[in-house]
Amino acid sequence: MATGELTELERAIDTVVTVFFTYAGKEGRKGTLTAEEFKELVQLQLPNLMKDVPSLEEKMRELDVNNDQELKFNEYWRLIGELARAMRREKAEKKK
Ligand SMILES: [Ca+2]
Repeated sequence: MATGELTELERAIDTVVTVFFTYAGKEGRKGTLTAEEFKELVQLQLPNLMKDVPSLEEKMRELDVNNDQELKFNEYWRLIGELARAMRREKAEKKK
């Protein structure tokens, strides 16, 4: 996979995956985000899109669907999906 030059969208997907592993690998299991890793990821990588989230602890509980106090990739992916939908809505509003 990914042998040639990546396109704009492919790079974006690569970034989503790479950022997950960068933060998930800081402590505990390498493939999941602890609360601390999640907090760091949000603060450093999503400061604009998540500035209105009142409580990261609560957000983490909401995303942690299997309730193991860690976020697996699919749980992180739900967050990316939510943020993408919110961004789409905002852009659609501007086009009206
Ligand atoms: Ca981890």
